[in-house]
Amino acid sequence: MRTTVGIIGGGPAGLLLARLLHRTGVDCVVLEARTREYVEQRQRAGMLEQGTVDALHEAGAAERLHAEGLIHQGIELRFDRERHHIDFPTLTGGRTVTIYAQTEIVKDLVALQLAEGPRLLFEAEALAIEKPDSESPVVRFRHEGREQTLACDWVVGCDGFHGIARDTFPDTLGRTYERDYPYSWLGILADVAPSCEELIYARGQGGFALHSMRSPHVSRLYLQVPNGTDTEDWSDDRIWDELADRFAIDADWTLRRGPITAKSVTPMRSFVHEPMRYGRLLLAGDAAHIVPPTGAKGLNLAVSDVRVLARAFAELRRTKSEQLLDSYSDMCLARVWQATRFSYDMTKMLHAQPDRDVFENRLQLARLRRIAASRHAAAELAANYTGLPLLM
Ligand code: RFL
Ligand code: PHB
Repeated sequence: MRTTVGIIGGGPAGLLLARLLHRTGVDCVVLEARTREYVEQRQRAGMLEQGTVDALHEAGAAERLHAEGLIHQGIELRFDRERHHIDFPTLTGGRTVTIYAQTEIVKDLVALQLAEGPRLLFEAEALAIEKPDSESPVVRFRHEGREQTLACDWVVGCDGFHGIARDTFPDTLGRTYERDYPYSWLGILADVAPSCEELIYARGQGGFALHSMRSPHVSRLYLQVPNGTDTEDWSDDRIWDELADRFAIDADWTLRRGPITAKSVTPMRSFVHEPMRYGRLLLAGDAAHIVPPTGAKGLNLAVSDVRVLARAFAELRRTKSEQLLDSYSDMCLARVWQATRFSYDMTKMLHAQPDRDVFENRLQLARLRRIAASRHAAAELAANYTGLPLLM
């Protein structure tokens, strides 16, 4: 098999890149290790920046997103039993965010790609990338019980944090920067209407909690838990009681409860791999960088990477210039580090310290009070949350 751009991974980064390339006439093939059912059910992100919505629109994949996505004008911060509304349009000159689940984005992109192309192979696991520093790299993969090869002009690793593309970089070229956090998130999906129109980021006595949603009938909620937590130790009642406690305020408000349909635990990590290019191999999305979900940036960063890449390949096709491909890594990393900083700050500000450091505790409250009291501080949060401009 042969193609111009070989894409490893059919998550949001790989699928959207394929779609954008297809629309500019650049030939590509997507290899996805898992089944279609598996990638369509994987519960993950939900908050989309305007730039992400625009990219899906440009890709012709936003019909259902426009019809079913929930537009949000702000978020609520809760601490000290008080609520504070952060109003995005007033603070950012009109920007908003949209709630639409990653599972739905993946379903929309898969359906389009299977109907209109380019080629998308499920249960096609990439095993190795050969000669990435030459003009004709090759991806070796296993599909339908046998090993095959995909000859490419370029290879893009969109294979997530546990993929193989990043490991292809020589040790002398690649460098990683990382931070683990001493807590995880227990996430649930529940068949109950959201308890508030907005996302709530709460710093309760027992730790952080987040109220989000998937539709007018389905709530998505998260609780800070210790690393190594087993969902078996968390009965439905225990989860609801703990959530209610962390969201509690002095005003009249109650958390709606309902049947829990999914439970999972996610550790929190920051990770950046530099550079994002080695020869004719480029990395995009979680393959190159991970952020803790407190800033809701992971999916949005994956989308901004592939927007830059799609433009770079379009320019290469049109003008034969590799200039944008040459600046790809630096351009993305500038944005990645801003999102890494913001996600780190949000995480540190809102989670309870397992060591109960009382000094840190006071600093967290001081930061939150500053945001509640100062338009300037709130505007800085709103600008980062709704998404910094794509610098190109
Ligand atoms: P993905 O989604 O991990 O997709 C990678 C794909 O590559 C496949 N693969 C391979 N295929 C072929 N050969 C191989 N050798 C392969 N190895 C792997 C995998 O099967 C998979 O299909 O990476 P991508 O596309 O870069 O997308 C990144 C996003 O999924 C991720 O950043 C977000 O989900 C992060 N995230 C959030 N981001 C947001 O922007 N807003 C949010 O609100 C948000 N909430 C979250 C999140 C992530 C969470 N978890 C579970 C980590 C909430 C949570 C709880
Ligand atoms: C979600 O809806 O899953 C979500 C929203 C905001 C976050 C993280 C996750 O910061």
